[in-house]
Amino acid sequence: MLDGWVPWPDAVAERYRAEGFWEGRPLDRLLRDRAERDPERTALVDAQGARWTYAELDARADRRAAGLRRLGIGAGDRVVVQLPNTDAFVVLFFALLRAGAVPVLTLPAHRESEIVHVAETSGAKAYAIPDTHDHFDHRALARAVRKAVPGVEHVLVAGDPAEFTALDEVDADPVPLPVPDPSDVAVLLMSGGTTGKPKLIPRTHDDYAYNVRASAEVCGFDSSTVYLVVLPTAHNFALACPGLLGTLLVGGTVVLSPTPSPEDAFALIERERVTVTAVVPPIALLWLDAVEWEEADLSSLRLLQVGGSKLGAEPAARVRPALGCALQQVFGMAEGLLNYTRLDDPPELVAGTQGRPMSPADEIRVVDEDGHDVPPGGTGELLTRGPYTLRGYYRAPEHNARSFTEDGFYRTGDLVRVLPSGHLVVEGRAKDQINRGGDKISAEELENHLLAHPAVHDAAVVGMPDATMGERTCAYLVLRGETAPTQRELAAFLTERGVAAYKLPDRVEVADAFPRTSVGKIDKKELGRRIAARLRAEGSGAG
Ligand code: OOB
Repeated sequence: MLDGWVPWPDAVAERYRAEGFWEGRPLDRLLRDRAERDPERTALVDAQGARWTYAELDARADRRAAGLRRLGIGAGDRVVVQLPNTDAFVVLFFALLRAGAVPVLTLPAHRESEIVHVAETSGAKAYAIPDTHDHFDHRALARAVRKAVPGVEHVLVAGDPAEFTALDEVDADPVPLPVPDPSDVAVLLMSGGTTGKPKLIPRTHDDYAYNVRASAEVCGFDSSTVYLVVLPTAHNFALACPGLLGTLLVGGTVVLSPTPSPEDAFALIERERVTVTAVVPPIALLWLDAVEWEEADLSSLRLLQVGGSKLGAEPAARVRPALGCALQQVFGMAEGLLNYTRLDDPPELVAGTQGRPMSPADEIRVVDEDGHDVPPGGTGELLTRGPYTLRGYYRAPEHNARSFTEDGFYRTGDLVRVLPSGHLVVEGRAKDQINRGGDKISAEELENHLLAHPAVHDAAVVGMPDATMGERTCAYLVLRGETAPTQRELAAFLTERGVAAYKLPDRVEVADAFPRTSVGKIDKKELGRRIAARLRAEGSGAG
């Protein structure tokens, strides 16, 4: 067993097994089983049109797993994976599971600050990257990571490896491999984060397999499903809700889009007759507009899943008329709980709610600031536990004491209200995080980086309304001296520190002092109101 994670209490685990939520099978079996049943079906298609059958994908994963073992990567070893939407991701994901190793999934946009932290926290033995992606040389990043975290013995590169190891050369003839314990951790996902450093989320074989299986059922995935991966493959939404894994589970076809742009995605929808895809609201908005000028034939599309941040009721109602497909709202989290609007829900619930819990075993509570349940229909913080919601972050006992109740409910930090139908409406947030169109930014993490700037005496990061992104990031600064760094200077400073580009402040405001609450904390609500008022006065913002 991997150490440093919090398993479900024995009695609870027993119940999840007895009730059939946990099937006791390693996660990689979903590919093996399908390859045995439908070897010749197309499992995977990439943007260039390369295609792999289930048998081919399965065999590639076996060869890579054997090669990983030969390199010395095996049972319980953590491997930081940072690969874009390519077949290399899919093959490596299954190969790591088969080798008994634990993929630590990061986004292509992450940089030194994030990668060093997760490599360190997870105690990673290897780091898998593309050679370059999006005009960025990941081998240069790997050099910095190796320097900072010497435990990272191997850098595995898709493409030109420079001084490192080419993924393609890792392969070896398949060997028999030990079968992992299904109740053990299968993958580590990154949390959006509310603290100084991102946290890792342990997901077991049992819990993640259930996440995938139940999602596929709720979303009506079957062998006719052609799923387009638009968000990063490493994002829980695109990976497992039902995503790429859910599609492979039921024998459908996964198509990989390099970017979410209408040019890339629409062309692939037309070429591969894509039936379903998942996007964040800003992409949905972009697509709703792009159908006006893009010529592509989208008639194969049956379902658009939208989640990651709140979709407005107005764009929600435009999905069917503009794109000719059904909408499904998804309110999910890498920590576990998934809420889906159902395919047969009435239009007002689909447009006006963020769905209801996926599983009959999901337990939810809505509580006030003192932790007491609010009256039915009232707004409060959502707490949850269930067969696929974590009981603790990886190697984070202090943080866990705050993020979970004593009886194991995860405090989501989301403010919701529950309708009589059981559907949830997300009303806001109780956590110190900015949700920038689905990308999560921990205010504290960004503030710590800003405080390292010589001109900055104090920093407070808040969200500001934005018509497209829902929110953008505003950094309020109290200066040490007279001269304020410009937004561009700050961006350069943060980039130099290895902060991912999506976390850079969209706006910088200087204050003489921060407003304080009665207990002396920075009053972020007041700062949020100030910037919103200022945007209104400037005639921009949510409008
Ligand atoms: C998804 O996962 P994460 O881990 O990036 O972020 C989770 C948080 C939630 O706690 C909530 O604050 C926000 O993102 N969120 C939404 C939302 N979906 C997620 N807020 C409002 N409306 C929604 N529909 O974002 C994620 C994981 C799996 C599936 C879908 C999204």
